[in-house]
Amino acid sequence: MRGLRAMLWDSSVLDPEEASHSLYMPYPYLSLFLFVHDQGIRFHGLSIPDCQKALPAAPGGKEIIAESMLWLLLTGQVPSAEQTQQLSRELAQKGNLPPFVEKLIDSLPGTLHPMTQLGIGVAALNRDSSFQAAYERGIKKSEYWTYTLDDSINLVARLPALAARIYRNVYKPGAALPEIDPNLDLVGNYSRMLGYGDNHDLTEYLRLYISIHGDHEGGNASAHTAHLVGSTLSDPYLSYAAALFALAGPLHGLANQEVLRWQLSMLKEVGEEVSHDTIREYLWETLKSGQVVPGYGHGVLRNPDPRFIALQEFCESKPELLSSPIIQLVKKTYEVAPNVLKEHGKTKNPYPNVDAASGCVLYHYGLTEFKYYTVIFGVSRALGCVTQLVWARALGLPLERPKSYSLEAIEQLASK
Ligand code: NMX
Ligand code: MLT
Repeated sequence: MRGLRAMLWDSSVLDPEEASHSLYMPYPYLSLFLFVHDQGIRFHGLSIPDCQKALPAAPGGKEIIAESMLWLLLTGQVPSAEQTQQLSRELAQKGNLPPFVEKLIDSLPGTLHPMTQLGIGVAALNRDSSFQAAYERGIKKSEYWTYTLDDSINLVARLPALAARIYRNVYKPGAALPEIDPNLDLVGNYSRMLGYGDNHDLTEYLRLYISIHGDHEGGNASAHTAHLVGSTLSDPYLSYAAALFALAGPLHGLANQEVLRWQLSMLKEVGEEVSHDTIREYLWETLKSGQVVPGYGHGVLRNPDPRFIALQEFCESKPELLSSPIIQLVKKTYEVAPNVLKEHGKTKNPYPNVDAASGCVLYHYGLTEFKYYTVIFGVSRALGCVTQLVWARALGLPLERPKSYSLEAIEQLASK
């Protein structure tokens, strides 16, 4: 279905080629900062740098915050600082988990992958779905969207407490979980509940991360899943739980975990003083063993992912990040991998996607439990998925039910 336009998705659009041009140079990392301007995705027409300029940050911060991105996605309007803060307060007010969900999450074994736990928790939140209750009461189709919006805001509000509880249970059992601070933004609270509230730089990184991972037009596997499941009139909790299980695949969101695993085993094998030649050999070893290079390639983009660039620029702005061994390794891998992948000749896009960069900064700041990284992606992707659910119900979009081919029909087509 590559290239087949098959659904309405208004909040963001990818351009495979934007941000290209004179990009490829012998020193590609340098070229990124000289020529590329973080385009290739536009949220209601705004590129990532446009959003960084226009969207309000948290008090005391500089990065885009989830609330301002959510507002932009949902309404197509840039919110004011007051509107953003008002939304922050509403989310904080609605952020606590129902006690039965806390109990459910606490009962799960620590050996269960954090993404599976997140999906279970999100699905369980549907006990309180106002859409489902209203549907049972018998509402008109024209009213669906208001209840969908209600559920959507509650879902986004509760994700940090759910995700932080999973982190605490799996990696820091027995540690206290702070209460939600009504004066903090969504990600400020999330960082605090993860135990990193005092780390301003990590909190800012998480704000940027969560804002720019929020939406990636409609065809990516998680967004498309939310859209498909939502089209059956499943409520936003169930639709988003389904999306999370798509995000949990290694070709999609789980790649951020896989990148860290792969880069760390490279570090272990070749040491910190690694040369470009050694990385090249390691890349070939990976490819020859029949595995993919995680963090490279994309279903749509044909240039370095603008989110990769934005996250690398965050590193550029902080000298201590640039000297971190893991961040250095990601940078050096980027200097070599596109040529190796071109020579390998299979992937249509030899450049990095967002997952190539997103985990190394978390790792540097001490959030080293990389099996958790896709959960952070999962907190973010809700922004785009719920936006689409609200608009799909507002516009009365129908059940998604494409037609399929039998093998015989495909054989007949092929023989023509
Ligand atoms: N390393 C090795 N081979 C690759 C890679 C890669 N990074 N990317 C694509 N290929 C192969 C791919 O497996 C396919 O091989 P075959 O013909 O044997 O099936 C061939 O190149 C053509 O694939 P494409 O059309 O370029 O890619 P496609 O659209 O099918 O898949 C990805 C896109 C993203 C799934 C693919 O590039 C990939 O597997 N990348 C590594 C995993 C990854 O980083 N995923 C994260 C995507 C971003 N996200 O967050 O969701
Ligand atoms: C995403 O953010 O969803 C990924 O880049 C995958 C995609 O767009 O297909």
